[in-house]
Amino acid sequence: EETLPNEASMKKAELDNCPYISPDLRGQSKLIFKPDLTLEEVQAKNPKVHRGRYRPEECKALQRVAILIPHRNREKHLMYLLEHLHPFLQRQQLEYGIYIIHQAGTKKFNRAKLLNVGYLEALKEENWDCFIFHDVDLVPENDYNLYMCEDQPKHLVVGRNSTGYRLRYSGYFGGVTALSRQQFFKVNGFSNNYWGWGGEDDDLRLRVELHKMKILRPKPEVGKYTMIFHTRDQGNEVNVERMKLLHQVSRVWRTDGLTSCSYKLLSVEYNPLYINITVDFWAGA
Ligand code: UD2
Ligand code: MN
Repeated sequence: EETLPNEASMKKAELDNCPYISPDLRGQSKLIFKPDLTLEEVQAKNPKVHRGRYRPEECKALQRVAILIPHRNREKHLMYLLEHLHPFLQRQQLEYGIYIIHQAGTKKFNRAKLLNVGYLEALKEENWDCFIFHDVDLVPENDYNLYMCEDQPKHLVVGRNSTGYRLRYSGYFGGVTALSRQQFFKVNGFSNNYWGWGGEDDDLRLRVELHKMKILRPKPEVGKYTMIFHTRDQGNEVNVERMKLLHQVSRVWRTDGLTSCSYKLLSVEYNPLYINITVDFWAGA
């Protein structure tokens, strides 16, 4: 009798795959941002999330998804994003982890390099299938916008409140994107050389196109986001080098990216609702 598997492990082995479209989806929802919300309240509403991770009990998730969020000095946005994203991802029946990659210090912000760090560090913990590269201030409005990877890279933000929910320009690849582990590896990730605001998203699009991949997008009524209002952050001034860098992509993508991403890992902290990775980029890194 001792050799029989216990009830819990039998149950786990028997789980069927989750369906591609979860029965829990609700479609478009009206987002409310309560001014006095606290992180404790958000934690209390998400008892099934542990150390930033969750997996459905009722079925075997189709993909294991790491959400990577570059961050500095946007705590309020982070709280609202966590409030909405956890239930959203659970309704999609995904196995997931939320990683915040926090840039320490006052050096110019480097969104793309932080996302490279997130990819490299998250893979040390789990062989994630899919990566969602996610601005901290963008909240998805429609849960049919699936946070899963497809056979081509996917751009999830067709439109947002502030731009009348229209695509900003053809080829626009900013805000929230989904690339599989292999797709992101193939393009050598993001460039590490974009300091300050702008260009890094177009650089990734060029890498994707150089590899003859095609960008997928959800339908406009599904790819809708609310961007929480903000002004340009200090330390994220517009990058005047960006046009020059964009002209070099086909020459440098092999040597500038995941393969050359150097950083100083300061800490990895496991909070109830997210994993916080703090890094420092020193001069020249
Ligand atoms: C656009 C893109 C964004 C990126 C950026 C140019 C959309 C919806 N988003 O965002 O993906 O390409 O242009 O770099 O098109 N951040 C911090 N602290 C800072 C600065 C930035 O946490 O001090 C993070 C945060 O996750 C933020 C993201 O970087 O959402 C992008 O910065 P932004 O929101 O200031 O830029 P925005 O809205 O023009
Ligand atoms: Mn923004």
